[in-house]
Amino acid sequence: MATAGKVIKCKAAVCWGPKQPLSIEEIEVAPPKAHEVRIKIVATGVCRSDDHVISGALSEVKFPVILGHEAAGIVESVGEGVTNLKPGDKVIPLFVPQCGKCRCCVNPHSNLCYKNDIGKYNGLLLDNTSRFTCKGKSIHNFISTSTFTEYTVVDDIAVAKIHKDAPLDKVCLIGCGFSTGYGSAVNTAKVKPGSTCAVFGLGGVGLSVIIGCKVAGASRIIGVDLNSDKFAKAKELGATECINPKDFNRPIHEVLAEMTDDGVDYAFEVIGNTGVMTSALSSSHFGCGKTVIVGLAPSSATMTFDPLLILTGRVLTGAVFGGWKSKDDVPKLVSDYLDKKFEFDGLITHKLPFEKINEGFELLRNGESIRTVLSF
Ligand code: CND
Ligand code: ZN
Ligand code: ZN
Repeated sequence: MATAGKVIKCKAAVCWGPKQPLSIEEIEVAPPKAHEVRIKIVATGVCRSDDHVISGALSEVKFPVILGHEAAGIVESVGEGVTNLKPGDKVIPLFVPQCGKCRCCVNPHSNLCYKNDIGKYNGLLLDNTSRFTCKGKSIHNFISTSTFTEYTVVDDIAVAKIHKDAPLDKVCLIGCGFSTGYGSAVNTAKVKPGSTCAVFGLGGVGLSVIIGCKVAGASRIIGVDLNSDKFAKAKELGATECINPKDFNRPIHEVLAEMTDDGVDYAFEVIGNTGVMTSALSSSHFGCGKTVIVGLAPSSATMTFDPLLILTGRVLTGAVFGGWKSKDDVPKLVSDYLDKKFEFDGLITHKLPFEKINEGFELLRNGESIRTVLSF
């Protein structure tokens, strides 16, 4: 491409600091260095994790930063040593990279590559620099991806090539929301046919947990949310019942225990609220229930609970990106989507031009949207 090797000037949404709207700016994106890939982002989704940074809940994230981690795009150019990607390839950036060599990557039961930037939030590529500048200032990356920009640069272990026929404005959700929820059910919980599940939080990620529970053959899937407006879509996607904690004057785990002969087989927390995490744990069966934490809690939050809850046999676990080994599994998820093994188009409730990104976040905050997909 004509732009290869050159600095690209383009539009991006810069987060200059917490508690302020994102600012659409012209930025400069330097060419990829060795083992890096420059991508033209075509579509990017608005996920709650990005909003956690804007709200100040993830206080370790360094500013200024370009957020966004759920996207699909096209390779513009590659740095030296990148052999498996070429300009024009369709790709999905990976917020959990897969180096293939570290202790987690070589363990079939883990997907959290040592090269990830979640929780550490260094906000830099692997060579400890950034390719973004704006108004003479260097701008940080966000969890190996930074997709709220027309062009981004990622390390080659943080990008997967996908099928050439993939519709980018849909499969961008495979970059986070869909895969995270779906994998939490099928990989992390390993939901069994005929089982009973409770899903706390019916946003894009929680609804994807429901899709996973249904595909796995669960016989009862109970959605729990403070916003009853979320129930219709949850039922459309596979929830068999939905309950609102506001409609009861006793703890929701007691309600669920009554509904399910002493507790569910699988409980999922998909909000990021440590109080709800304990409720989810308490809702699972005392002898054989499994609870999966999917929600991202604020930086300083801690979870406390009576250890007797797990002494009797409950299992508590969690997963980032639904337990998928990103570079290996994302291309397969895209192919499975193209082969109609599952469907998630119903998660996309809004489509907006990139410039309206702040409107996309407003729709998420006021509970109107499930996923807004922004396009350039
Ligand atoms: P979204 O905000 O769309 O959904 C959350 C839902 O929870 C909403 O429907 C709320 O009404 C509901 N809710 C809020 N508080 C309560 C409560 N106390 N009781 C019951 N319901 C409540 O968020 P999302 O679906 O985009 O993301 C959900 C979480 O998943 C969020 O914490 C996000 O940061 C996290 C996440 C995790 C991962 C991962 O890899 N583990 C990846 N992406 C996002
Ligand atoms: Zn690794
Ligand atoms: Zn996300």
